[in-house]
Amino acid sequence: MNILKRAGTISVAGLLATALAHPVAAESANAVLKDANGQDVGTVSLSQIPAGVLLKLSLKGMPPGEHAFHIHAVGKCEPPSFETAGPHFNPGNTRHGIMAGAGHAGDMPNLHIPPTGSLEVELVNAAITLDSGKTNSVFHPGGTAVVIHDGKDDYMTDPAGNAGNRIACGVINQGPVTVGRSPVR
Ligand SMILES: [Cu+2]
Repeated sequence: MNILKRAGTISVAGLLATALAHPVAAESANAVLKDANGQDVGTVSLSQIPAGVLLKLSLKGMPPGEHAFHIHAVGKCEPPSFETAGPHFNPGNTRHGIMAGAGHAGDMPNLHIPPTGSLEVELVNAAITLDSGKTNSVFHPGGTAVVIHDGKDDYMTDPAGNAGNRIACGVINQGPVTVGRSPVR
């Protein structure tokens, strides 16, 4: 018994040493979205997948209609304007708009919020990663944030798709969504 236990301990220690020697990319991330009044309007959970990053949105209490949804370049959400989140996340230094060309890494399709104000939807962003060692990582220095706008993205107009005011914002943090309370930041 003793020998088996000891072998188990050694193998766990070995795995830990391997993990520490090679920084492991985060496999999941999350953002808690707040509106300009500080109300919780939902969550975004991000998972690393081979094709990029899978984003699962769970929104509530949002104004119905078509709204732009982006990743912005700074992990700071100060209401009510959320201008602190900076411009679109754009590590490739390209023009805005998925109809104009490659677009920004932070460009994503518009959200269509139904009259209930709640929406569950998933999408893939192939231009970003959770791997902090890469230039297109959402964990680049200073972090990133998810932002929802008052208007829709026209997918063309540089630099922000003519999408209007920012109405909800959430800093992207490492780790899964914590149900029931906001993650410490
Ligand atoms: Cu935006």
